[in-house]
Amino acid sequence: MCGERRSKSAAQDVPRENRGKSSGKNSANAENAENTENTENTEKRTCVTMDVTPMRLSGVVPTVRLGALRTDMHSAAKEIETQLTDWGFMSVEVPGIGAKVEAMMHSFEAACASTDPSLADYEYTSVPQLSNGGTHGFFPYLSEIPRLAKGVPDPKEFIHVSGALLADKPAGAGAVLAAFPEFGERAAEVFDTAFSLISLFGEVIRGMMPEGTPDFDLSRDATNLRVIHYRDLDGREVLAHEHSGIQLLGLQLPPSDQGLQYILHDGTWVEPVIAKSDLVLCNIGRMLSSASCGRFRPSTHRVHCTYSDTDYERLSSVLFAYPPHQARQWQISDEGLTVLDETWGDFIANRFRGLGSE
Ligand SMILES: O=C(O)CCC(=O)C(=O)O
Ligand SMILES: [Fe+2]
Repeated sequence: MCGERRSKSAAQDVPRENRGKSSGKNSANAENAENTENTENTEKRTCVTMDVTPMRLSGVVPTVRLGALRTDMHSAAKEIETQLTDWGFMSVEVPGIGAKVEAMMHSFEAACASTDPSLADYEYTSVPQLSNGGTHGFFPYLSEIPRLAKGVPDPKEFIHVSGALLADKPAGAGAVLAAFPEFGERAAEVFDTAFSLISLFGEVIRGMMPEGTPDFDLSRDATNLRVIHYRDLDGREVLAHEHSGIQLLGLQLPPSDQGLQYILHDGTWVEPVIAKSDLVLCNIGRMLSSASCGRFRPSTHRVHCTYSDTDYERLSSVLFAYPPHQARQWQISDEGLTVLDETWGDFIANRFRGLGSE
């Protein structure tokens, strides 16, 4: 059982009326605001951020080489620990990852536009699912209604490519990748890199936890790569409502445009500058917040964007990393480790624990 420690949940502790306020404290951020001014509006389909401080990460966070992920993540461990302590999320720069993610997102955009084959034939409700694996398949436009959205769906369509789907488990689950082979190949490559990276973030975080903390035991089958296409926004500024992920860890890959914002411990919002870059962000999910007895709060985030053109679109992708659904939940505090009777699958079934929904 968890002791007295309470989660530093900024979103819970800060009065809602203060949450939109940005932090002007960081001089790197102020400097960055000037830099972005020069590049904004130079390209069609770019949004501007209102009232939230940009947070420059390129050249600030550790560099991790694609060919040396383990070595470089271990060398970066101390900096990553400090990020988590100071910001509530983490970031590294991985030269070369941005081009792979961008090509994958564009082939998803092309798949969304295709009528023969059609992604609608691979809707998550019709793709064979593993009873203990992740959800996978296509989620049509307007199919997700986040908990805090008052019944209004987010203006997006997306796909979940799970490790199970990539391994065609159960048989037939991978048919969508055969139907869209270019997307399939690109998603498989991004999944592998993102899964390695997130496992290494997990090792760093585990090193910050008490002795006896179990291995995070991330499951490829239960982990999903979500690729999102926002479109037909109809003037909306809120593309994704404030939320935190349910999973153990999340990895936000570089999106096609700005707009992804995070709440800091003091309740102010910042916008990491990651669009079209090689920067990735690692989020704490509600499962890890629970397992750590609130040592880490969930990394609450949202997507807000103000754009001028009516055909504005945005592409993004995130890896959601889960333990096996059939494994038993655990919690560790300074008083020790408790293994619960409930499984992580039960945690998902009870997904509205904590804030937001995923
Ligand atoms: O679109 C983005 O940049 C973030 C998406 C996200 O946070 C989510 O789907 O959970
Ligand atoms: Fe999210």
